[in-house]
Amino acid sequence: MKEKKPILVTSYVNPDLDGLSCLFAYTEFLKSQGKNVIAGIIGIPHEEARYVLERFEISSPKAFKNAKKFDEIILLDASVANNLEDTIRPEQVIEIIDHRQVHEAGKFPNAKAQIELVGAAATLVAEKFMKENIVPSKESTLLLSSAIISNTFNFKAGVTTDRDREAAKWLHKIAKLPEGFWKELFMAKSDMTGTKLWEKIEGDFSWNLLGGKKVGTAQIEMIGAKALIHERLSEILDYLHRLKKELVLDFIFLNAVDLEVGEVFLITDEQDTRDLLEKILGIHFVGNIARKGEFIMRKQIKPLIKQALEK
Ligand SMILES: [Mn+2]
Repeated sequence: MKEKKPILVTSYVNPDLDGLSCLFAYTEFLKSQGKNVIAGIIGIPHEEARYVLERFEISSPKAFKNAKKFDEIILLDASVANNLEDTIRPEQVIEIIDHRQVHEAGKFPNAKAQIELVGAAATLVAEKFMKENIVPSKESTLLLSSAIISNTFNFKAGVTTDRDREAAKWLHKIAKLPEGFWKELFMAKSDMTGTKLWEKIEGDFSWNLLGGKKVGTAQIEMIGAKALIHERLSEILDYLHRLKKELVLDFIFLNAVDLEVGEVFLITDEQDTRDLLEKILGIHFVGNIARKGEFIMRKQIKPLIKQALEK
């Protein structure tokens, strides 16, 4: 009899810290339940994710070029078809755990989907352990804790829920992150020198079909966003033009989150996009930059755009 292939537990291409932590820890959880699963990364994890792996000497899950050799796939922190590796067919996906309001879980006919609007998908994975009273490994604990801190901007972002705080507290009892780790983590993703800016923008870029329009959103999260966008505005606009053309988008903007001052800057030189963002966010563009004096994340802006464009 042929041995059954393992189920691939993965995320979108170029996973961020949340995606990586989830696929790592959820694989461990499923193994504890006797499941034949393997954790796999497709693409290159974000710098922040690589930083955490190195910092705690955690060996990275296996990297796969594509999902060709798997029959069944579980998606973590991911549910939008165009962000996935090309060889993943919707029918292969048997489970989805995600936390974004604008998702496409309905496009995966065989998937059991858990979509809950908490700050980090890592919280949903931590809750699996909590519920079954299973103590995660130190590696999983540190990864999940880091992801919760990162995704909630150290519990300051509007997406933060009590469930994120509870999960972080529970994880903290198992393995503590170093004192002041959030700052270290934020610093690690704030290096945008040279081509790193483009690599971050492109590596994390996403687009959605909202109200029949292709809307592309770039996001950078860093300490010192304000200074950076003023110094390198024309370069940023060039990057946005390049992506808009390549992907044939209708709308495009960059959401630049300044993690230290708690502000967000929205950047675009497209008049239609400026009009749309002004309307839905109550902001005002001066030239090609608008400031919002509080944290707002891309995943919070998308549902507002969806609502506006579907009207
Ligand atoms: Mn996430």
